Amino acid sequence: MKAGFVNIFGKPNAGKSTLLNAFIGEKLAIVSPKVQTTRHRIKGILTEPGYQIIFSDTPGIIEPKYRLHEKMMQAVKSALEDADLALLLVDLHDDWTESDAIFSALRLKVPALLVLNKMDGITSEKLEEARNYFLGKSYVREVATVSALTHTGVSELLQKILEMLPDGEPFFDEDNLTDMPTRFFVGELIREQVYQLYQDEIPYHTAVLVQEFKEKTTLVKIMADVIVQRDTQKGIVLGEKGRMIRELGTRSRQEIEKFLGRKVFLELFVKVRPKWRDNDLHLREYGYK
Ligand code: GDP
Ligand code: MG
Ligand code: K
Repeated sequence: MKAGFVNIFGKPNAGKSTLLNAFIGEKLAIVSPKVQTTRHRIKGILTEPGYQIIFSDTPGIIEPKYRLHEKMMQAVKSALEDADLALLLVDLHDDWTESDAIFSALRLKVPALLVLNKMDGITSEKLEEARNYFLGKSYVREVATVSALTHTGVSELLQKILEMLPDGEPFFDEDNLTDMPTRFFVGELIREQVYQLYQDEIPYHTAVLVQEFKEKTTLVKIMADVIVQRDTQKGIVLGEKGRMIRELGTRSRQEIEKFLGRKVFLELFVKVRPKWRDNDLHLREYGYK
């Protein structure tokens, strides 16, 4: 089974939405539009026998005039690197050196599949020229050519994506597509607060797993594990007399209540799991690899 996050990135009008529709069509699993985090902005989940692909797009404007905007580039870069694969989309009618300048500047570590879109109405010479241009770029792992509009090359592109995705179990239960993303984002909100509250290596060694998510009549009851690797980290996360974990709980609850628009009862448990990085595939659901 293949499973992973694919982030689509490209200039406005490159054809990102059209391509998503071509992939997912009526199967589009619409996730609540208010769902937006800095890390993932899920647009659709494609579940088929043998694979699950979670498509996101990247928040942030990528007009060339922002090219040198360091902070914005960092945001885009970290969003892209949170995925298993980046689809870098280029409009063949566009000046593709501009897109290249943006992509190059990102210095991506995540594998990138470059997608030349709108091949309909493009001469084969021009197509070859663009292909060769991008094949020579160090950040490009593979080049695919498609017409998102007419669906030409889309199933070949899907095959390439699958080859580049890791093996793993599905992140989202197909029958439960509305609930799972909510849990996922609740975990993200808690993690965001971990980043705000703790210093040094703590955020990087911490995972959050939402274990229980129950909608009651008056509130939503959420239980989540905050997972660290060592006892010393557990001590830091708890804080003196549990002061820090209470603060984390309060801040997280406030953010989750804003997000869900409902009252929340939140319970956090700090657990030590020395090997979680290696042995728990499901943690990738929370942005860890
Ligand atoms: P986004 O801004 O990247 O999401 O781009 P859209 O998906 O909204 O597409 C922008 C425009 O390009 C729309 O008018 C699409 O119909 C058009 N478009 C997208 N893909 C193709 C394609 O493969 N061929 C052609 N000719 N037009 C396309
Ligand atoms: Mg769009
Ligand atoms: K290359």
